[in-house]
Amino acid sequence: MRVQVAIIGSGPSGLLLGQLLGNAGIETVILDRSSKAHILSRVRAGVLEEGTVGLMEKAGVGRRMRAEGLPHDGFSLAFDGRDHRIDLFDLTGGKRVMVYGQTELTRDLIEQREADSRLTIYEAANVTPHDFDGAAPFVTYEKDGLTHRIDCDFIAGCDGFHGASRKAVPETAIRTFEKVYPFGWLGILAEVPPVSEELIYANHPRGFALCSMRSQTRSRYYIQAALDEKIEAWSDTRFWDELRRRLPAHHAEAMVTGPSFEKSIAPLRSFVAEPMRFGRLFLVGDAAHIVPPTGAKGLNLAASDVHYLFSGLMEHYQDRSNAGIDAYSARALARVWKAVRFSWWMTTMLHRFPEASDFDQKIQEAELDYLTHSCAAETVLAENYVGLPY
Ligand code: RFL
Ligand code: PHB
Repeated sequence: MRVQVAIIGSGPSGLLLGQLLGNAGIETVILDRSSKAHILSRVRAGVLEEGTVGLMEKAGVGRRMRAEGLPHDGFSLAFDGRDHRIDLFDLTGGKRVMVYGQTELTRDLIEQREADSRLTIYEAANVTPHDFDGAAPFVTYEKDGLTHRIDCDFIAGCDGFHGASRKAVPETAIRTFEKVYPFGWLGILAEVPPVSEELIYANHPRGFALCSMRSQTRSRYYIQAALDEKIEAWSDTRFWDELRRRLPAHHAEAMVTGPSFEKSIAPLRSFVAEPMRFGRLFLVGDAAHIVPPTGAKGLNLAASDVHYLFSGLMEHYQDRSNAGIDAYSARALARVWKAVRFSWWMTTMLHRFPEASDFDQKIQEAELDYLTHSCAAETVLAENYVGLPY
């Protein structure tokens, strides 16, 4: 088989890129090692920047998001028994975010790809990019006991942090930067109304907590947990009790609880691979970088990478210029590093670090106090939270 762009990974970045390219008449195939059911069952991000919303619309898949997504004009920082609202809309001159689950965004993109009869190969084993440093790259994969080959002009490595694309790059050609945090997030989904209309990010002596949502009737809650916590040790009752203890009393009292239908623990990490282009192979999204979820940036960075790569590939195919693809890595990384910084800062400000000294604790308290008394500091937070421009 031959296509113009072979895309490895059917997560948000691969699907969004495939949709934009397909709409522009560029042939793609998407290869994923997982099944469609598994991909559609993953629960992850919840907050979309306006840039991400705009790309979904540009890709022609914004209808359900516009109808069912929840626009948010602000969120709350809770600490010291009280709430402080960050007014995103006012602080940024009219910008907001959209609460719409990654699961829904993925479903919209997969359904549109199927409606457009564009090819996705699920459960493809041993997907491997080849010869991307030359003019004729190709991808091999195994399925039903056979090895298959796809020739292409370009390979987009959209296969997440554990994917095959980054691993195919020789070690001498890539540099990585990493920070692992000494805690994770224990998250649940429950069919209960959210405790508040807006998200609550809470700093508490017992650890961080986040109250988020998927709809008016479905809540997504997280608590900071030690890395060696076992999910089996967390009954729903234990989770609700712990969450309530970390919130100001008026929220704890208003919390509606119920059985959870998803519960998982995710470790927190910052990671960047440089560069993001190796000849005719491009790394996109989590394949190139990971941020802790505190700033809600992971999916949104995947979207901005797609924006830069899509415009570079369009210049290549339509204008016969390689300027855009030559600039891809530098353009994407400039935005990535700012989101890495912001996510690290939010994480540092809001979590309790096991090794923190009394001095570190005082600095954290001063940071929160400054933030809630300085319009300049709040504006910096708001500008980053709604998303820096592309
Ligand atoms: P994905 O979603 O990991 O998709 C990669 C796809 O590649 C496939 N794959 C392979 N296919 C073929 N061969 C291989 N060897 C392969 N290895 C993997 C996988 O099956 C999968 O289908 O990467 P992508 O598309 O770059 O998207 C990135 C986002 O998923 C990620 O950044 C976000 O989920 C991060 N994130 C958040 N981002 C936000 O912008 N806002 C949020 O509010 C937010 N909250 C979160 C988050 C991530 C979380 N976890 C679980 C890490 C909350 C959490 C708890
Ligand atoms: C979520 O709803 O899953 C969510 C929201 C905000 C974050 C992270 C995750 O910062």
